[in-house]
Amino acid sequence: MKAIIFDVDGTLADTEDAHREAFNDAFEAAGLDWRWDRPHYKKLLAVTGGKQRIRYYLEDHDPDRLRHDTIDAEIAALHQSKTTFFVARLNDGQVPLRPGIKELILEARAKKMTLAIATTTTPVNVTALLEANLGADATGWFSCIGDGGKVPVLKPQPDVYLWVLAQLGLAAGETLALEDSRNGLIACRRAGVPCLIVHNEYTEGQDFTGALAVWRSYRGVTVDKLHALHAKAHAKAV
Ligand code: XBP
Ligand code: MG
Repeated sequence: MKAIIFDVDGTLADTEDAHREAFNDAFEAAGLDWRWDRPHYKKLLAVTGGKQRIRYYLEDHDPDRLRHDTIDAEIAALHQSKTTFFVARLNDGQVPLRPGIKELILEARAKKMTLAIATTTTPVNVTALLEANLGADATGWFSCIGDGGKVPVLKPQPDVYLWVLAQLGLAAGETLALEDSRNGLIACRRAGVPCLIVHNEYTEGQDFTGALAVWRSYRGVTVDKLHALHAKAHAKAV
């Protein structure tokens, strides 16, 4: 294991409630009566990417609207507004890292591990989350940051992982991905990247077949534990 690749939403932090509230803020600011509660949002998480998620919602909620000529621009503007609301929440310190994540990142840095990010979210969201929780220079701790702005198709397609591997110059089997969701796991599997799932309230109960392990928390997770997990998978594969 030469590099650890971190997902962002649901892995570095439990961001999804803040995303959900930011979507609702954007809908309200646009004079729309759309509101996403937690059970409904859990279903909408089947689709990654905020713009894609709005479109998916409209397929049920208002399919006629999807046929308007201006729908792409309308969704783009709503998503832009949602991002502004979301980043404000991050900058306010409303979204902490998951317990154990900061310790793991600091330990991995001290041990000179290569760190990278593979996410489907919007680039400014990643920067704001890292800077708010780890300090102004934290984006520089990661050798590369693959995000929704770098690849045309999002998870569960493998593109963001393949992009990250190419940037790192590493083979998939030399890395370990940390993910929280089935979509993230499928993206890893398609890219050949070994994947540890640490689920959360939104992703608990999903099908995690093919994960190296499924854990509940990052509390007490050390680089040595990740090495051991990776070595076991490697031994099985050869
Ligand atoms: C996370 C997502 C993201 C966020 C919204 O998936 O699906 O789309 O919910 O972010 P993953 P944007 O953790 O698998 O990367 O609104 O910026 O798209
Ligand atoms: Mg995730």
